[in-house]
Amino acid sequence: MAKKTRTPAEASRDAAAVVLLERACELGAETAFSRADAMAACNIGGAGLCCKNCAMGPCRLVGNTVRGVCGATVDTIAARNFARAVAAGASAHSDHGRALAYTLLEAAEGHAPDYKIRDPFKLKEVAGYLGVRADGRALEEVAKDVALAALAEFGKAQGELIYLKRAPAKRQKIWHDAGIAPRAIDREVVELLHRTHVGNDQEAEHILDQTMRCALGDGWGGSMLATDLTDILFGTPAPVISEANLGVLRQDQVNIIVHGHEPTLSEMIVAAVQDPELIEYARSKGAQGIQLAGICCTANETLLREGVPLAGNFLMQELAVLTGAVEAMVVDIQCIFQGLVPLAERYHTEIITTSPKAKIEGATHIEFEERRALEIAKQIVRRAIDRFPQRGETLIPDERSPLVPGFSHEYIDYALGGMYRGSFRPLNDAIIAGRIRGVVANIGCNNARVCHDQLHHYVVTEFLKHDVLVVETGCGAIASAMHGYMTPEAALEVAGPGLREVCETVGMPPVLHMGSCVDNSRILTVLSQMASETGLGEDIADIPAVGMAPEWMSEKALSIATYCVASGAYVILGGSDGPVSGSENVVRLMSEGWENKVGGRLEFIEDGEEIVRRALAHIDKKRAALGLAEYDASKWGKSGDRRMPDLLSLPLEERIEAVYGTAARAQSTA
Ligand code: XCC
Ligand code: SF4
Repeated sequence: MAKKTRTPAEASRDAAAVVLLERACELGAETAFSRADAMAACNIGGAGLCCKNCAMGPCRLVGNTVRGVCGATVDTIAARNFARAVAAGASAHSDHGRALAYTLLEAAEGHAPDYKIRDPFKLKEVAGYLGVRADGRALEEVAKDVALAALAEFGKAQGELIYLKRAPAKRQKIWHDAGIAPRAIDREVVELLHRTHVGNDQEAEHILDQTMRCALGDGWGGSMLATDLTDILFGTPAPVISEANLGVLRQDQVNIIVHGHEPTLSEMIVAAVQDPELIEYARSKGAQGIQLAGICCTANETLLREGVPLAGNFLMQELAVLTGAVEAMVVDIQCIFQGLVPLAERYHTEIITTSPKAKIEGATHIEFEERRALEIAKQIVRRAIDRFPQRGETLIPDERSPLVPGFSHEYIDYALGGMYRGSFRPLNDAIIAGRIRGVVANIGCNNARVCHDQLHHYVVTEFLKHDVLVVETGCGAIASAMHGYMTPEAALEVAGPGLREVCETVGMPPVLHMGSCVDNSRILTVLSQMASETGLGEDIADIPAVGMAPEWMSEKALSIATYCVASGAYVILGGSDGPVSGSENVVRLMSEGWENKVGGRLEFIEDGEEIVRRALAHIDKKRAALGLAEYDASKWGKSGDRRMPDLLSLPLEERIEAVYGTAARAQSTA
């Protein structure tokens, strides 16, 4: 592949990103964008055809070479490479979940006094799932047993994951019949690594079965626990108002960015920046205050619960440094570029690593401990303030969009069902009637090899126009937030007539922000609840829904895609022809093969138009299978039941209060 340098406008469709990419060109500063241009991707490894599982290789199966030194075939090698990526992705999500369980344990035992049980309701609900008795017991005792029960899910000796019971009965039976019900989270990862060692499991289909089992341990195990325990510790999200894009950085304030995935430290930083003493300290250094903003999923966590603005998604981490206006970027785990360090050296920005699991050479390491959480957060904020007087020239793009995020499954249930009859009935009814044609979960990353946010923007716009409700997490959600799709009025501007009616009635945005990447487990919960209401079949596979990650790049995305497929969903990964494209058989096994086995299907489709075409075709196919009316846009949009025009005449703050105020309060006092 020839090297080609893209112009900033070719590299990103986001206006703020383009401004800063131009700046990077002027300065001759390297970013992931320029490094991707300078280095062509390896097309052998890219197609899944390079094996380095032993020292007789690496074996590259190209041309007439159909077997590696050990005799492994193209199919075995492609399946093994995919399997190992899923094992790594599942490990990342699950280890994140485990960390939250330890935080809850520390808090419950009184060793981490800065953490509280912020949602006792959810604690009791989760206790119910995990078989922990809650009645008549002190919250701390329940919390301790919940934490221990959660930890047991990672390595228990017998049985299977408790949360599998949260899936529809039909789904559970499919898992048992296929022999892919996960036993313990860690065990499935270990077995997958074992099976893919040289000279072990060498039948692609069999390797892929264990790959699904491992991924299910992520979706219905590690990630679902991460979501639940985070809600218990920091609150279950309900709608808040915030803003998104680099324009949230403030010229007159100390800017601190939190980046990564775990909310344990960032929640403490949220508290620290509100400390009057530290605000005073910032003033003493010439700043008007302290602005906190987030990148990647740490951003999504603090956005949903605290309204902390989003600075940007994955590919904007380096661009944030290029503003020259960031005093400190505080990172925890996952998706953090090593390239941040050399870039920050050009500025006064300090990159601070905090996790015992992630150090970066050249960054300042201030290790986080739950027992001294707030103290450490304050120390970090103080360091950032100290940097403020050293700030040089800045370039903060004047780009930011308002948004209303916070659609946990609990809140969707509430918003649609109303205070007294929380249920998914109204959502099912809207789908059955055809006001909503179907649901797309648009999730996942950015990828420096495709135009930043272009595919996210394209597919989401098309789905909204075609009356498809879009739910989002991760960096895909941040993309829509920055594009202004997460406000109620976006429904008027882009949604088709049926979806617009639903959004008008409920007062919700047409794109619902459901959280971070571990919160894809919320989507599993929503789909399970939809399948348990009448009218949309009795399994996740029956629902007219599609999952996609059009700009995926991480191993976590492969794990998410695989557990969604194993849960019955049709999933499309975009941007390339995918990591198993070198093996026709493996491509077939993951599409037709998995559809026959578990009802879901995984496809890699490079082109945005084709992604939309196939997703809509799938939704219509599922509608027909359920015997629902054919989707017909001309039936909608004439109803007089409109709150929206009145609401739109109010200023945003008042409008949100009018729509969500009571609900948000009900949520927090519940
Ligand atoms: Fe990372 Fe979760 Fe991907 Fe974004 S979306 S680039 S994984 S931060 Ni999960
Ligand atoms: Fe080559 Fe087989 Fe070793 Fe892989 S495991 S590197 S195919 S010899």
